[in-house]
Amino acid sequence: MLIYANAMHHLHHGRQEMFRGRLVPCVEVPQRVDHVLAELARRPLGEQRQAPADGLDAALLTVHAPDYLQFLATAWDQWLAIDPANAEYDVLPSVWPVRGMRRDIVPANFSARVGLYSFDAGTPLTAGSWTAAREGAACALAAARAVSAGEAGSALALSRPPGHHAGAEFFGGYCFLNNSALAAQVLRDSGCERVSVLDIDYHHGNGTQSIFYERADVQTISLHGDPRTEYPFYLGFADERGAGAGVGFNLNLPLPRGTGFADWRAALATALDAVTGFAPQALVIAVGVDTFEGDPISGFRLRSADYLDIGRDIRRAVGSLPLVWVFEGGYAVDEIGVNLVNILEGFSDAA
Ligand code: Q9C
Ligand code: ZN
Repeated sequence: MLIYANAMHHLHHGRQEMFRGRLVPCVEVPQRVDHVLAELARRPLGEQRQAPADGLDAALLTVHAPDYLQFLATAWDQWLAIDPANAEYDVLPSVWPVRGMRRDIVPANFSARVGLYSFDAGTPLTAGSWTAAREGAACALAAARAVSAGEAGSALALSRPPGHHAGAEFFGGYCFLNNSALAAQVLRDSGCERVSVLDIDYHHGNGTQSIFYERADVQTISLHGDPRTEYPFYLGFADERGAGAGVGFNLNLPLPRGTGFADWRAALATALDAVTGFAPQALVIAVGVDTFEGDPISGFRLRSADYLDIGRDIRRAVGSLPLVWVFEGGYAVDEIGVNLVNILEGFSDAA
């Protein structure tokens, strides 16, 4: 397994997110990736490589809108241009164009522009967010290229900030650039006719689903907390099967808050059956470990040892199918390394 870790991820360090009427410390913190790297130092699973940035801008344009990318690239400077004292504060969305309002006019007001390109008040944009997110996307690009070139059977993009909530033209859910979607599209563009994205983060991968919703060449599957009660609330229901040419190529498996490993594992088996039924030439796994019982913002009850079984189940189902792992959520920082590396080790051991 090749490992591409985001060397710039520390540059994204949000101060606060909005929660129940107050600003609270961010749960998506730099230590998350540091702990994974520490665990990988204890249990090495493969060679770590630096991700080259060549071709990144062109690749990003295959999943994101040009005006959105332009906004992200310049947002911090726009924020400082309003008042240099803004450097002490992160950008946090607070107003959005909902149904009945115009979305076709890019507002002259900065806060309104932030709202046009976002969907929650929990995702601060900081001085280094663009650089960090871009470098994380470079990791996903490099992992997909390496796997498609046959340099390794699988590769891990340790890409913080996460990506699966980001859509073609919006950020939210701690995500700016959709690394999993990017990996899938890179695999498509390097010759794989069919690619599956399996999302096992606690939260529905709304960004990934929306990017591929009308396409038959990229199958999207997500296993997650029921959106009736769980974030992102407005997408991720079982009746969303795709649209147009994409009908039948999206599968949502929502599970109630409180779900334990036996039921979660049965849903994983259903998801893996759907993957093998689609017969893709490559697979992307959006791997969050916020399904852990100790996760501070989530509601499933998986234990650390369960993650070994998850890795094994995936290996048994997909064998040597080219596979890109893209790191998503997981907020129980002390256990995050053990849990993620358990999945990867279970996958490797079952080879
Ligand atoms: N106070 C990912 O796992 N906010 N994103 C929850 C907690 C949004 C999670 C509120 C959670 C987004 C990649
Ligand atoms: Zn999540």
